[in-house]
This record gives sequence, C-alpha cells and structure tokens, in this order.
Amino acid sequence: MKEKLYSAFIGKYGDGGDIRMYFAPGRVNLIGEHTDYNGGHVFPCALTLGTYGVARKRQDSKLRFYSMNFESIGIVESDLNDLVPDKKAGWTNYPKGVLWAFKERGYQMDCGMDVLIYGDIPNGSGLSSSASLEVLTGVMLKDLYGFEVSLPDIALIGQYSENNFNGCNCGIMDQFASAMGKKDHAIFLDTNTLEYEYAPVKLEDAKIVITNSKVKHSLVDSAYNDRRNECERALKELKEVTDIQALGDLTEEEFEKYKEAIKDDVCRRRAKHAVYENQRTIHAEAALKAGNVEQFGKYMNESHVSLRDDYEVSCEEIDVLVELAWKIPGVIGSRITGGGFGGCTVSIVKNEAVDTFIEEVQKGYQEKCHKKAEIYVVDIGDGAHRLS
Ligand code: GAF
Repeated sequence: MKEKLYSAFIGKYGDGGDIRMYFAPGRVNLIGEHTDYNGGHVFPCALTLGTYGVARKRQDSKLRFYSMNFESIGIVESDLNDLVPDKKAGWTNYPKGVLWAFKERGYQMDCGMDVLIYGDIPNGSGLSSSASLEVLTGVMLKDLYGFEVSLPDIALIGQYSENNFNGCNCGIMDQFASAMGKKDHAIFLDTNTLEYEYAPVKLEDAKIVITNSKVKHSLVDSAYNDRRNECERALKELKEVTDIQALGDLTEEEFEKYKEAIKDDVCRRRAKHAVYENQRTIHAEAALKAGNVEQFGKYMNESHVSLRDDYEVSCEEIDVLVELAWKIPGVIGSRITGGGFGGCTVSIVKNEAVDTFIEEVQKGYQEKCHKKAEIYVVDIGDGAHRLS
C-alpha cells in the first residue's frame, strides 16, 4: 500500500523533497449514539480501515489536492490565502476546512503543500470517512509544520472545521475516535469533560461485524440538526425544574421524575433516548470490563430499539438488517451505528456463526429490500499517525 501511494504521489506531483505519509482511521461506535452533543458518553473504536495521505511542503502558498478515490476530479488547486468553502471544491473542503481552523487558532503556515489521498472506508457508509480526512489533515499539519498540538485538540479542530466550514453540526465522537483510537480497545469518552478511558475489547470467541445497508437517506443532515434542536428544547424546559447543564447529567430515575416539564411528546422521547442511552453506555462499558459480553450485547439491542422508536433515526433497511441479525443463533448483539437514516449496523457475532450471519443477512436483505448488503468482519486499530 505504502509503495503504491508513494509512486502515485510522484506520478502526480513529481519526485524530490521531503515526502511524508500518514493514516487516520474511520470508526465504528459500539454504543452511545446521539449522546455526544448531549453531554453523555460514547463508546467507539477506531478501525483498521481509514484514510491515507501523502504530503510534501511547497515553496509557494499553493495547495494542491488529489484523491485516488475521485480520479476523474483530478488535482484540485487552492491557496493558503483563500480558504473559503466552495461547493465546486467537493471533498477538498474537508482538508481546506482543517487548514482554515488551524489558521483561526493562530497557527501560521509559511507555505502550501501537495497532498494525495486514498481511503478504504466504503463511501457514504457512516463509518466516518470525513472525520478521518479531517484528523488526517490535522496530523499532517502538526508533523509537516512542526505545530505544538495534541491529538484531542486535533479532534476538536476537526469538529470545529466540520461545524463552521462544512456546515454539519456534529459532535466530537468521530474525530476523537479517529485521533485517539487504540488497537483492540474501545474509547469510553465522557463528551462533557473529554475525559476518556481505553477499554480492552476482548472478544476471544466473537467478532465485530459491520453490515453496510448501502443506503443513505437524504434527510441525514437536516434530521440530525432537528434532533439536536429537539434535545435542546427539552433541556431548556428541564432546566426550569432541575439544575442540569446537559441531558447526560440525568439518571433514568431523575428523568422520570422531571420529564413532565417537557411539554412536547416528541422532544420528551428524544430526551428520554439521550438520558437512557447515556446510562446504557455507562452500564455497557462496565459489563464489557467485567467480561460479560452477553450483557453488553443486550445493551446494544436495547440501544437499537431506543434509536428506532424514541429517537427515530433508523430506517426500514436498517431495521431489516438488525432484525435478521437478532434471529441468528450466535449473534450477541446488533444495532444501528452512527448518525442513522441508512449507513451501517454493528453486530457482535460468535466466531462459529459468522459465516451463517453473512449468508442469512445477505439473503434476507436481498429478499426484503432488494439490495445487496456488504459485510465486513473488522479489527480495531490505532488512531491517526505518521507512517514510517
Ligand atoms: C454522527 C456525528 F458526526 C457524531 O458526532 C454523532 O453524533 C453520531 O452521528 C451519532 O451518535 O456520526
């Protein structure tokens, strides 16, 4: 892979100079969905799939970007002094946004760079290809320009650029997982304080299996922002009766005590999900730590039901995939993962059931939704880094 990327870079931009290579992973969230903008906990892990970048500094202020995933687009040019979002600039708005965010924070870049990108995260699958591209750019800038910036700060800069340059109001989970991932571990992150702990994911007799529905419904961005607004409305009403800063501050019991303060039934259900999902994530991490994978799987299933019924971010195709999985002996847990309205499910499947899982889920999905699901048995990898 490294040789292939290196020669592709030279083919595009020519040889010579200090050419460096980087990697930033995508992520899968095991549990803790739509809690990261509600001051709750998340439990994602970095994948070994992700985005590779090759870069070299230039003498002038030009920026040149090329993606092997979008060869027909060719090289896209920009300039350090002209960092504004531009629809025509397509995917390059992500690295440009991170450059802009570094500048906003006072980091000075004395010259531009040539960049070549290649990603092996399936496109539009909800496994955080854009967050990985943002974090990749951050790690690249830190190393190439010698910036003093920590990995959690790179995650925050990535989120800031996504919110303010690319217009998606996401939380911190995806960028944090990509920056801070650790091989064979999930990250138990308190999104309120950004305190985190690595939890070993020891699934000796089971695997993490991701099923890609290959659908992405158009409401993803608008509905994501609607959910955020509904949670904010609920929080505002709860604040009138109890002293909290975020929905993640409440236990289930406290929520039940104060929930009538939320007038609108829809907002009440959204808040219920945020509160219960946060508590579920705390319990699920404890179960995994105690080696109780079966219990962890039950929490995953409950999470799906809550996302489907109270938060309403699932869709027909995803529900079909999850219900097919639930029926297969040896499936410990299965749920939607990521923002929703399509994308992927994550399942924990006993080793001996993996082949049956692939067969049954693909067959059932084809019959019920007339689509071919893609299934990946994945490994948990490290966070973003320079490749030697
Ligand atoms: C998307 C967002 F980018 C994350 O911040 C998170 O809110 C997730 O949806 C839902 O848990 O991936």
